[in-house]
Parts: sequence; C-alpha cells; structure tokens
Amino acid sequence: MSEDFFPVPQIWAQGALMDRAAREADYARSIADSHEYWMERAQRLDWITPPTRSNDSSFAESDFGISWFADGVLNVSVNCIDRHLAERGDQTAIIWEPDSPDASPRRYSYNDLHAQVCRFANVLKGAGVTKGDRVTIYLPMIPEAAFALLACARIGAIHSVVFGGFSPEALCGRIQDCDSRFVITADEGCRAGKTVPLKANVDAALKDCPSVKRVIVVQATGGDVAMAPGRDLWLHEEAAKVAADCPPEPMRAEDPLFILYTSGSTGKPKGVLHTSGGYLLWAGLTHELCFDYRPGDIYWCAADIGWVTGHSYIVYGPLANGATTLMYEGVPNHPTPARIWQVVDRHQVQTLFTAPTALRALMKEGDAHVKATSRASLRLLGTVGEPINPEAWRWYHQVVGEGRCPIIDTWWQTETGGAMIAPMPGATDLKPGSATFPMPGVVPQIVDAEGAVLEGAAEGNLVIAQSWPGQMRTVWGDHDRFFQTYFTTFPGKYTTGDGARRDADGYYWITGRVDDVINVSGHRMGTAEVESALVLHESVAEAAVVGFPHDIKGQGIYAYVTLNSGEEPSDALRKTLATWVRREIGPIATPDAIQFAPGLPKTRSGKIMRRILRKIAEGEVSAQALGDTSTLADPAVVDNLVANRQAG
Ligand code: 6R9
Repeated sequence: MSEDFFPVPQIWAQGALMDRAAREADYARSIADSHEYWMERAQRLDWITPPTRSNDSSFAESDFGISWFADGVLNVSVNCIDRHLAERGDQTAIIWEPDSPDASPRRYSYNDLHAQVCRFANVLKGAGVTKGDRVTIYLPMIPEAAFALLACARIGAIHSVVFGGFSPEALCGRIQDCDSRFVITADEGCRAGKTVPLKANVDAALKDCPSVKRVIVVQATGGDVAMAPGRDLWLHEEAAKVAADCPPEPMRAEDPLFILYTSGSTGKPKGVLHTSGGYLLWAGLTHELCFDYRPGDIYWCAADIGWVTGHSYIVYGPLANGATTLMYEGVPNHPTPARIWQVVDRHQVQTLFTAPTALRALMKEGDAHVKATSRASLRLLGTVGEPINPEAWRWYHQVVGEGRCPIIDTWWQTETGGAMIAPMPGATDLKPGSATFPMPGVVPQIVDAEGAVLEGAAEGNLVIAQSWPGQMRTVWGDHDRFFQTYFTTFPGKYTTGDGARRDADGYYWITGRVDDVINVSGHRMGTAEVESALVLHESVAEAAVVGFPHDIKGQGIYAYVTLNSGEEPSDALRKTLATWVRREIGPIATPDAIQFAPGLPKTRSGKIMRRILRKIAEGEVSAQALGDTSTLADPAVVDNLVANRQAG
C-alpha cells in the first residue's frame, strides 16, 4: 500500500468546520464527556420533547440492548423539511437529473418537498397505513423515492426499501420477512436507456405475498401496466384527492424508522433496523463533518436509494442539514463515460460522493472523457462501499479533482447508519487507501483471533468497543440473531466482519471482509445466498461460492458446482445456472465464473475448505499457495479443481 501523504488542500486549509486540533479535541471530548457531548450534539435536531438521556446501551449478554436519547420525542420528516421552511423554503432541496441527458432536470424547493411529502403521507393514510406498519418501497431513482421515505417517516410507518435491481423472488422474501402489507412501486424504472419492469416484478412477487393489501404505483415512464382493482392505486390520482398538509406523528427516539435488508455470512438477508433519533443525528452529523457542507453547495451522492448510502447520504443526512441534494436516475457511464462529469458541470456540483467500482470503470475509459469537462465547481470528492485501491484514489484525486479536492474515504456499513472512520476535509492529512480516523464517539479496536486488543501499529479484526448513536438496534423479528451475529465472536464488542490495519501514525486501513461476505461493485453479497440459489436448481447437488479479484467490480463471484449424478456438465448448463441465480436474486448476483466440480475439498468433518477454493479462483494453484491439504478427506479433489479452473 502507498504511504504517500496528502496534506489538507489549500481550498480547505482555511474556514473549514474543524482543523486538525479541533477534530482531535472534539473526538477526545466525545469519549471523555460522552453524556455532555451527546446532549449538546442532540441539539442539532428539533425535538418535540428534548431528551435528557443519551447512551443507555450495553454489548454484554446480561443486559444487552442499544438505546440512545430514549426519552426524546421527534419527527424525522419535520427535521428534514418543516424546520427549514422559514429560512429556506424556496431553496432547492432536491435536484433530479434524469437518465437521459436530453430530458429536463427537475427541482424541488423545501416548500415543494413539504407539499409532496404531505400529500404522499395522506395517500398512505388513506390506503390504511398506520404508525408502525411496514411499507415496502421498490422504486427507481426518481424524486418520489425520497418523498416515499419521508412520507413514511411523517406518519410513523417503517419503510423497507428493496433495491430496484432485485428479482421478484428477492422482493417477495423481503416483503414476507417483515410482514409488509403495503408496497410502493412505479410502472417502470429507466436506467442506462433500458426500462425495468418494476410493477410487473411486484405483481410476480405478490403471488406469494397474500398479506399485501395495497400497492401504490408511481407513474414514472407512462408504460402500460396491469392494475389490480381493489389493490393497486395510482399515486397521482390519489394525491389529487388529499390535502397538501399532514400533521407529523410524534415519535419516540427509539421508535423504528426503517428496515434495510443486507447480506451476512449466512443464507438469509438480515432486516437491519434503525430507529428515529440516533440514526437521524448520526446521518446529519456525519454528513456535516465528512463533507463540510456549506449553505448553497450542490451536493451529489451518486448511490442508489436501495442501499444504505442512499438512505443516509441522499435523503436523511443532507435534508436534515437543509442541503441541496442531487438525485441521479441513471448510471455514471451512460450514454458515454463523460456523463458523470457532465452532470457535475450541468449542476455545478461541489461535493461528489461515489464508489470505487464506478471510478475503476470510468478510469478504464481513459482521461479524455474527464478532461473534456470543466469540473471547476468541485471542492470535495467522497468514496464509499469498498476499499479504494491507491491507483483509483490517485486518479480521482489528480485527474478528476486536479489535485485540489480532498478524497473523503468513508468506511461504514448498513449496520452503522453512517460514516464511522473517515477524514474531515479541513482536519485530516490523507494517505491514499486509508479511511483515516474515527468519527466522534466511535472507538475502533483491532483484535487478534482470540479477541486480544492489539495496540499501536497492528493488523487484525476490526471491532467497535462501544455504542454510537447510528448503530442498528436489532435484526427485524430476530433480536437473538442480532446478538449472535455481532456480539459473540468477540464478547462485549461489535464485530464488523472487516479486517483492518492501523499504521504507526494511527491511520486505519480497511483490508476487506474476514467473513463469507463478498463485495461485488460495492454491493454486499453473502456467498451463502448465491449457494442457496444454486442448490435450488434441480441439476445441482452442492455449491460453494467465493470471491476473486476483479478489475472493475473489486470482487467477482466464482461458483463451484457439483451436479446431481446423471447430469452432464456443459456450457449450456453453465449459462442456465447463471441465469437462474440472476432470476433468483438479481443481476448483481450473477456468477462471473462457474466451475463444475465432481467434488469439493472438505475436511473429514465435512466442512468445505474455502481457503483452497479462494486460492484456486484467484489463480493461485501452486502447492505452496494451496497450503496444507493433508487434512482433506480426499486430497485428490484439489487436482481436479486446479485442472478445471475457469478464467473468471
Ligand atoms: C456503506 C456500505 C459494508 C461493507 C463493509 C466493508 C465495505 C464500505 C468501505 C468499505 C473499505 C471503505 N466498505 N465502505 N471497505 N473502505 N470506505 O457500503 O454499507 O453495503 O453494508 O457494506 O462494505 O467491507 O463491511 P454496506
């Protein structure tokens, strides 16, 4: 890894929110005077009843529970909308850039946002949604996606957003898991010039979800879709019938705000639950600290609302801070690799927040597409989702930002609600590839396999020693799974599932997952999920899935498949299985390579030795690389695997 050093750039050296000394002092206070610190920070929100309590959490089994600001009462949508109206009602809250560069962008002021969200909230109420109900949202990147989240928050409904790229099967599972009776979708989505049949996918999913009573459909493309009488409602028709004002529901700080499903090392995705007060505070605070947002800035987080980054840094964080947030319907490199930079110029974006996988894809197309645009408005460049390789970091810094913008590499997870380890533009000297230092109140530790805390320069498992406001509160419907998954590997600490190194200067470097989770284009994928999908196919007896290095995606999906006896391996079957997984989960889960394996390397106790499968997928096939295979039940299996390796 690179050990280069990039001091705070000129444009941030003065007038930044915090300089280095201020950041250090703020952090020290957040730990030493935690209660006072968080009581003060809580004032950034508008409370109906201000909290008197701060952190009441424990990671110990005996009194396990996460709770912040428990006696406070607030409404999240009021904090994101109403409280800004007096001062900036006419300021743009959301800029929407459509998929096609030929279509017109749309702008919504905070006043517009208020009316849109209130109407949407009244439509939901009219459809029978009440406080605490789960509402599944399956939408493309259109403004109504932001309105839908905030409309749920306004009436105290719990939203569960399902990424628009997921299949009907995946959608169905997520609707069933949280027993959702309401779905919000659109006729179709539009991405990279192609339409996505969202309503048709919902119809397919709902065949196995009899609990769903109402489907609210946004007219996005105007495409022809079937509407089930008595179940499906057009949003625009219903919105015309209701008032443009909707009184906000008072919510306790620990009332649920949303569920978001994410992959873990076991088969079934987990419904990560976030609550109202702590989450919003964390999203807003980290948005302010990491991006040093200034009134008037145009801020663009190029994520999808289907992932936590979209929740925290397109919607909740920026809107809580009264910012102007840009939502982009399309993909960064369509219709040309210059598209992302053209959008920057078109809207004079100051802050751009994207993922390493997008940068690698754009980098491959050459610098000319970047240089054909101005990008003079840019002051800060953010990244999230996976470790950024120093080469992509440098390209982002030198070619995109022309050396003047800091790279804010934010490490965090769906579970953490917002950034945990990240630079601040005025305070942090950067090292390419390092997420640098913890946010206030975050106590990262590096522990060895036995859980011993390593001090100073060290490498090992990354854990967090105490709670922070944005921490997830539970796994929906399975509190024990929450405890077992995150707090038992290293008792008394939150296990992140990531490995990390801390260098002699105290900088943190995330080295990637240490569990069976892989990161494909910044999307989390449990290998077990792909395996479960494969073994559902009638020809498949057993499957083992591992990640392997991929130039653009970061990691690709490599599947070893053992067929049922009598089944013949063939290229056609390989294609069938790839399509099968795609249909079961979604395009992001499509295997990049499928290798038919008469047998998998197993220990005598029947455990698959993934270490060996990973090495072979990586192309490391020497006896030395494969290591000790003597504990395998049948060491000859390995020779067959090596001989039949697929080029990923
Ligand atoms: C926000 C988000 C979480 C996993 C996480 C880690 C990886 C995210 C990273 C990063 C290195 C960064 N990850 N940001 N690794 N540097 N800046 O991505 O949430 O989808 O839950 O993924 O992504 O492995 O554990 P989520």
